[in-house]
Amino acid sequence: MRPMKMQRREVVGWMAAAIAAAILPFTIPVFAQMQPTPTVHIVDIQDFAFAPKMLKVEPGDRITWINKDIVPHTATANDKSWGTGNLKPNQSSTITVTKGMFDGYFCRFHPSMKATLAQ
Ligand SMILES: [Cu+2]
Repeated sequence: MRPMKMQRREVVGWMAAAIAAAILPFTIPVFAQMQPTPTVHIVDIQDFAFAPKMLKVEPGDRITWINKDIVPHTATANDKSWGTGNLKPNQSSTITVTKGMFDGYFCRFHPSMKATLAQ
């Protein structure tokens, strides 16, 4: 009796392994989809101002600055550690937020244009 039971267990074990092997390729993409997708924030540059002027973000979030004016602007960190570069009218630039970005920023062409990234 015992050897039979062992054999049956072995068969069940192999079947479980075979089923796992068959399902695994389909479960991996599901786990990949469970990764949190980064939040995308939009900052409009319009009428010589950043909107919103104060944006709450988390590291890993993405920020897209869109220049809706008819003159070029930039979004440049106060300490110049990051920046969008020159954004012509209707141009946009996207930057992924890092820990060092929680500070003020401004426009290189119009230093009175100021805004802040906060956590
Ligand atoms: Cu500007």
